[in-house]
Amino acid sequence: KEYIVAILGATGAVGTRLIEQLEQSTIPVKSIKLLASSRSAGKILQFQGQNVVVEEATPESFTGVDLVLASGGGSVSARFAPEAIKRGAVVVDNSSQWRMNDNVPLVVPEVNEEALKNHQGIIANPNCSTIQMVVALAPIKAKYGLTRVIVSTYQAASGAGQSAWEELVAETTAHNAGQEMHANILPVKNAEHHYPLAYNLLPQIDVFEDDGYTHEEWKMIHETKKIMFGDKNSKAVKVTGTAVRVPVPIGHGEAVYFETEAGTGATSGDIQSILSKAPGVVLEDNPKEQLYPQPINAEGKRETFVGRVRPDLENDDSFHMWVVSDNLLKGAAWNTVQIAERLVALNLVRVPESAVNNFSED
Ligand code: 11C
Repeated sequence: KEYIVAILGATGAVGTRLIEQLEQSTIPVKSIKLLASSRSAGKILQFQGQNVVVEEATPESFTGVDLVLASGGGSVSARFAPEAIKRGAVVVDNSSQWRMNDNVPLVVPEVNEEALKNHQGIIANPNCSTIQMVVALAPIKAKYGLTRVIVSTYQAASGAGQSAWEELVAETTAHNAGQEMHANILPVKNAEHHYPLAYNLLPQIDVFEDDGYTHEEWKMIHETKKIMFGDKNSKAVKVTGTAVRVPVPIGHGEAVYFETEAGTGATSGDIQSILSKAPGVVLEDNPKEQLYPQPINAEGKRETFVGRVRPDLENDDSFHMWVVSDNLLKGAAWNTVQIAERLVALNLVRVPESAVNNFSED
């Protein structure tokens, strides 16, 4: 079978990569629709060497479509995902809109592919910083268990979209020319205050919750629990962290402290050995050779790179590691296309009839 595929939000930093990843995927594509807001309609992009005109997304856009890869943001997915599944199209959604919905599997294929089996038409792609962390933690959990995670993130500007990435470049250019830096986007669009990211660090990604954590930190906690423990509020593991934006264009870094089950006797050599064979992971860990993952080397790659694996010096059964991945690929476009590849391989590109009433815009 060949599939009619729509890409929703086709013109953004993730959207253009969705097109590339789909071109390079194993999915047999019969035809493609590129959908975006009215602002981008009429733009011409390429798929498999052919020009494709970007169309304005409307509910009718999804008639006849088998598979939708969505990266147009939360409100776009809130509006269009129910319209797509009503018309029989399965939606793999890169926005945060449906991730915590109990009818929506939240999937990283290396970690919880089995969650796809009972999908109801919408499958959610997790947040970029969550994905790379669970790819590295899941094989360790499988062998030694996992009771606690404390993460500090070093997140690239492109995580906040093409415009934030362009703002970083403009600020850097201005600063290098001795001019004033103008910040209008970061840390959060539409917030009261904006600060430059160039030559700076911003310990705020997304809005603040009442408990003092940012929404990005909240996502890392609850998405990790849902993906790895099957319950967004699981008490089987403690997860916490601090998310920081750094002046890097592409590639998130994460310093991850984790505790395994007590008394397993695991050594860092054991952890390295597991990671060296884990799906989707590349171990780059040799301090003597100064070998460790760096965003600049991860850009354009699908894998998650792990290094600096070492034991905590005071807590038993506890380790630290450094995890890097291309936030726009494994963190977004590649994981989304990878989910779609698995749906095709498992013959799961179908919307169950009962599913249509499970989702409304809110
Ligand atoms: C960032 N992690 O770096 C965010 C971007 O929930 O898919 C991804 C937001 C999401 O700003």
